Amino acid sequence: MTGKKPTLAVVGATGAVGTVMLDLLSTREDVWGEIRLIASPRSAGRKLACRGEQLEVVALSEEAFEGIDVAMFDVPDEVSAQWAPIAAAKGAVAVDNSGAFRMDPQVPLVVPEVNASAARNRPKGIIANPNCTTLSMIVVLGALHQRYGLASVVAASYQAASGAGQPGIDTLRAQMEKVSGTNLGTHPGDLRGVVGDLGPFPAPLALNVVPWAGSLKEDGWSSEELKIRNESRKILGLPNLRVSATCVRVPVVTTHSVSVHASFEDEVTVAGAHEILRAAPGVVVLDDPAAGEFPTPADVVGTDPTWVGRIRRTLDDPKSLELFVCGDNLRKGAALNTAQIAEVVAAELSGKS
Ligand code: 2RA
Repeated sequence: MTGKKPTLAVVGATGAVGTVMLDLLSTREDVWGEIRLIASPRSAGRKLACRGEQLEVVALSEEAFEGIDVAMFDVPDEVSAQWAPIAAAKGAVAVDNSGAFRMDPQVPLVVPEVNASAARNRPKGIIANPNCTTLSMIVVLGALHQRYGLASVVAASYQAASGAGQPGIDTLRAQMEKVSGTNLGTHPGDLRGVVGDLGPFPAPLALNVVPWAGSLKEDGWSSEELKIRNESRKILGLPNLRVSATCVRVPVVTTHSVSVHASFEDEVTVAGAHEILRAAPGVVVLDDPAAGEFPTPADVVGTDPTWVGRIRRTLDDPKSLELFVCGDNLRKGAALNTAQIAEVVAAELSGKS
């Protein structure tokens, strides 16, 4: 393969993450030979712009993976569970953005800034991309861990509606229209009667916050909270890391935020954390509260890095830091990290790493 550019398939090209992926492929360094867009049979034949060309979408089938070196999957878990192994059996490296393989011990879970080398060890020919909430904080934690040794994490997320896909965005926008210009939000339950369809959320999202994301697991935990714990442990190679998370949905269209309390083996300083994070690839420090400067979704949306601010040493513990991080959940939280993993594989296949 050395000398020839690898071929790429984008499975789920017409979805919310797939759309961001085509934008990324059109704007990042072009390491790919042919790019083939794959989607469900009902989207086959559609033309989508990528790298300045109109590419025709082909239907998902075994033949669609013929001649493909790397196949990215931006599809629901059950579709990935079925088709990523088929792509791998056809000789492609599958980079999967679903939850189907993340905790499989034979599938590496990769964040290139933290554990790029894990991508080389892929016995099933599949590499998994973490969940967007984990991705919103893990690059920052990974950088701090290298210097201070991470001991435990307590996280509270503020998750955007688009984490629940296009239905999440549509629901929030429809509800915002209904509450705009009203006096709603002043009496118990007054929103419920008016916002109508709750879509993928268990309570009104407009003018509200909802302490729930994902599905119910044992002892009252949500799947999303367990993902943060299990995925962080796997990515950082810390199987006993103490992690406790509470996931909350907020009326933001795109960009997840996480308030993080991180404890370390060593004592920390704010100046030291600033220095580490300023040097960390993929991280931007925006931390000047006196000037009103800290990351917010309104400013972070549409950007690639993980933004971090409000960095404080915990008042009662010299080994702990408080941080506020924001990351675009459709970019670093999904499409960008997948594209970065695929580029790591492309470099390996081209003999460049
Ligand atoms: C959410 N993290 O925000 C999920 C999507 N994978 O709902």
